[in-house]
Amino acid sequence: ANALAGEQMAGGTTLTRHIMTKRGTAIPVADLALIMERIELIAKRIARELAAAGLSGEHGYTGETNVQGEQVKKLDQWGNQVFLDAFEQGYPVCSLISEEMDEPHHYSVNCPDNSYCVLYDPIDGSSNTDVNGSLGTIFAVKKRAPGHSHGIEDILVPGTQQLIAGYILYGPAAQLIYTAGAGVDIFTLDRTLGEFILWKENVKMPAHGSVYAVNQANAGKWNEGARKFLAHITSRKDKRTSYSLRYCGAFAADFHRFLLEGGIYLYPGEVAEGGKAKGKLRLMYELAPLSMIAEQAGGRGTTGKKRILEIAATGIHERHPIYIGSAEEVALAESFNVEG
Ligand code: AHM
Ligand code: MG
Repeated sequence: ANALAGEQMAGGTTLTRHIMTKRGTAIPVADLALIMERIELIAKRIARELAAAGLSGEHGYTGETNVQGEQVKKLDQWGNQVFLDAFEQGYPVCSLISEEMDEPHHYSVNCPDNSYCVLYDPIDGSSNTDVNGSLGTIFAVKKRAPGHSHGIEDILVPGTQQLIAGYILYGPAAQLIYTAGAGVDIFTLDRTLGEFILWKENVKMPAHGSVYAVNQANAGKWNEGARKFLAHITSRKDKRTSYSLRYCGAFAADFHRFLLEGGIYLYPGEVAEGGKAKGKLRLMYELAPLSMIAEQAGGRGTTGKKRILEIAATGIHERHPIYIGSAEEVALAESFNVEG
């Protein structure tokens, strides 16, 4: 009964073992294991760096702006390099698409007929880097068409074609959450063992939650439906039906709360002058991976008008509004015609 915290993992199931015995995935288990072995290495490298960041000082900005016009933090670039390094010997992965790279990166040596593309945001929640706040890494894997060239038509297909999706959360403990289409499993990094150990298997998101996450300061830029939805969830008077607000500034960290306890994360579109509402978060390596996790856990992800996983991208850095989380709260948002 009084087992030490460090001893509770005794005899635990490692990520590797769990994958090798996984059934029902759309990707062959051998390929799943090869790809996840790289993701696991990436997670350990980034977790180690973040744990030491408080000692080495601030990570800061590089002084450059990225393809999306945002200031680049040193950690974003470094995190991107961690992926590039890991997949250099990353057979059967031959293409990488990253928030931090203008164009896809291809490794021709890793390119058999049976190959894959990894899409990722290496450091999600970059504004948290210098304040020791929670950060994440988001990733998805898609199959490359046999005989593909450096074109990416086969990667722009909807998120329903993702074979693996997941995220790593760097909080008080580092956790790796993933799905290969056969449920959502969560692993916690035991730093002394250097192993991700199974924490929860086949996780189900509660159908209802009483917490929401949003950058509410943007409400003046949303359209009427989104503002009405916010007014609705902030005007409940009785304790039983009211909501609380929690916002970390890292999508993966906010989403994680809802995966475990239910609730809704939203990043509504911002209406430009006379124009259409535009989202902030990116489809291919933020919205689609977490929507696959949500759906696999019984939750939902939508733009307010369309299921995220059914959107085919026109470009690799495309953005959309998002409403994601418990089925009940996402349906409630939709009932307000949130995105017009
Ligand atoms: P990033 O990938 O550059 O960090 O941007 C994505 C982040 C999300 O993690 C987070 O939910 C959102 O942007 C926060 O945006 P804002 O600062 O506008 O609230
Ligand atoms: Mg980022």
